[in-house]
Formats: sequence, structure tokens, C-alpha cells
Amino acid sequence: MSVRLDHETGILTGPGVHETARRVKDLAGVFRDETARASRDQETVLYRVQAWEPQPEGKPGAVCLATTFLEPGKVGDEYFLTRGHFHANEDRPEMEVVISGRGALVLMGRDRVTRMEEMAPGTVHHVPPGTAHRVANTGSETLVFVSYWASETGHDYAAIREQGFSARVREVDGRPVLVPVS
Ligand code: S6P
Ligand code: ZN
Repeated sequence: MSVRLDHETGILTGPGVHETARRVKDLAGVFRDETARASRDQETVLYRVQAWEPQPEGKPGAVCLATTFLEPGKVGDEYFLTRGHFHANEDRPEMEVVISGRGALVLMGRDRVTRMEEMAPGTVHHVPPGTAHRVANTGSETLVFVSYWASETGHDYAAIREQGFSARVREVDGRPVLVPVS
């Protein structure tokens, strides 16, 4: 069983690769300015994920990988971002490898302490166990990165959907800044 990952483009092809698109309508309540989000074209795709999971989610025995293609743009002063999640299996980490573009990896522990790592072509980021993670595109081109995680990891979106992160990546004086939620 094998697939192909193009290291120039991040495109993943082959049997079993599946693609998901997240549109403006899928990110209701995610941005600080919900009115601005609701007034946009709801069908605009913010990001696509191409994933290869040799074992079904939750079942042990495989390493999974996925390429995320996150478009540039902002809702108000907040950069386009992924929904973000904790891992259901709290002791499972993840690795992110950036192919192209510029961004910010936002990491938040269960203690709700949040930090940000700058993403640029070739940077590699470790998401420690028990850490919620989301990515913002702070550049002007599509941000492309590849994620690796174990198949038994599982994904928990509920905590972030209900409580969000404790800080947001916003443009301040023309630059991305991690601003605490007041
Ligand atoms: C999976 C990994 C990524 C994200 C992707 C989209 O563990 O973190 O592949 O799934 O970047 O983000 P989200 O938060 O919508 O799943
Ligand atoms: Zn993850």
C-alpha cells in the first residue's frame, strides 16, 4: 500500500487518499468577528485537507499523514485559520512540516496557555501531547503543510468549538500578533 506525496506542491495522490474542503459556512463562530464571517460568500473554500490514513481513525497500527492547503485572507483583522482541535487520545503528539507559504502554528495546553510558532517553508513543528493546535495563514499565498500523527490518536473538536483558544492571530500594525482573548 503506498501513495505519492509531491514535496514541491504537497499534493497527495493514490488509493485511499481522501479530500475534505472547509468553507466559510463551516467556520461559523470560529472567528472573532462573526458578523464579518457571516456576510462573506459562504461557499468560499478556506482550506482543503488531503489525507492518507492506512488505518481507520482510532484504530492503532499506522502513521497517518495529511496535507493542508490553507488560503490567504482575513476575516476582519484575523487571518484565515483551521478550526483547531485537541487529540482525543491525550498522550498522542503530531508533527507539522511546512511545504510553502507563511503562517502561524497556535498551540494551547489544557491550562489554556497559548503560544505561537512561525511557519515558513521547511520549518518543522512538534505538537506535544495534550495540546490543541490550529494554523493561521499570515502570508499572501496558500500555506501548505503536511501533518503526521498516529492512527489511534483521534480528534476532539468539541472543546475548541465550545471554548475556543485563549488567543487569536490578528494583524496589528501590518504584522501577525498573538492577541489574548479579552
Ligand atoms: C490532524 C492535523 C491536520 C488538521 C488540518 C485541518 O491531526 O492536525 O491534518 O486536521 O490541518 O485542521 P482541523 O482542525 O480542521 O482538523
Ligand atoms: Zn491534530
